[in-house]
Amino acid sequence: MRGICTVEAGSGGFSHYTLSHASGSSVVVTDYGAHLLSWRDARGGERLFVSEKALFAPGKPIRGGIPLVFPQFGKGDLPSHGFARTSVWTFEGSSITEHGAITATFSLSWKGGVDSIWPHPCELRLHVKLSDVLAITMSVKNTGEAPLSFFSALHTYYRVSDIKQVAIEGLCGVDYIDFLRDRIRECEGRASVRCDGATDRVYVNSPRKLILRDDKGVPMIIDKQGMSDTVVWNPWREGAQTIVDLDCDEFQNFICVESGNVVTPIVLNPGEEHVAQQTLGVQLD
Ligand code: TA6
Repeated sequence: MRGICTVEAGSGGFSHYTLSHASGSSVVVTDYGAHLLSWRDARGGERLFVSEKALFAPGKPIRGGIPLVFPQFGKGDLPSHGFARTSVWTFEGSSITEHGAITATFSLSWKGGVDSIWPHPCELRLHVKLSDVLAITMSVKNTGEAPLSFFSALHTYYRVSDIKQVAIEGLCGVDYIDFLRDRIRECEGRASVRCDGATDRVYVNSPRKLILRDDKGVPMIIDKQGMSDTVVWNPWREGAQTIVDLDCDEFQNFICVESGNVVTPIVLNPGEEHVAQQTLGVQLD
């Protein structure tokens, strides 16, 4: 078997696309938000976290997986993290590359206009490519006649069994903005960033490659391009209690490490396109 893409009706009536690679790895993407719901490595281990209380309902974001943040990061005039994650995307097709990678592409054509919640026309594409690694490419094209300014991120929820044992390497010497301390800006001094309480930080101009070590010490390589920042988030128990679609115990089972442009907006002139990519690889023995 070289690999396949199949589709079935999933939770909430949305279409779920499963990409299966010859190595044994697989990915599930729903057309609701072009949202990745599952990524199993070649041994079948689930790498993404989705809450048991996640909602699959029109207009509601899905708690977990990889929500797409666009065009707003966090709270603001639009719904939290923007509308891309609560829009139904179009499945454009799937292919097998000559090296056996399985791909699927989704698009969202935003018409904008004066009556829209966001007036700027644009075309979004999400390309998922599964091989030994998982490569996710998000592109934004300005199809309007005025400059377009936006923030974006891949709000990735990684599954772990003990948040207290998780470490992120590669952020030492990088400035961060601490959203839980009046957005104070400081420099990270730790070679291994660990969470021992609620954490909500944006590391500004973070390096392209980070290593996320889970509670078993298995390294995950996070490689980003076209995205300048990294967000690290876990609400801890107190924060989880205020989130309706997250069980308060579940804070132990995930960490969000989000690649994105969340501090300085990307600005595109008419016709211009911005391409960002995140590649995830797990080093299994
Ligand atoms: O990316 C971190 C963050 O912006 C946090 O501040 C936190 O609230 C989280 O995202 C989840 O946001 P959501 O709108 O999905 O509840």
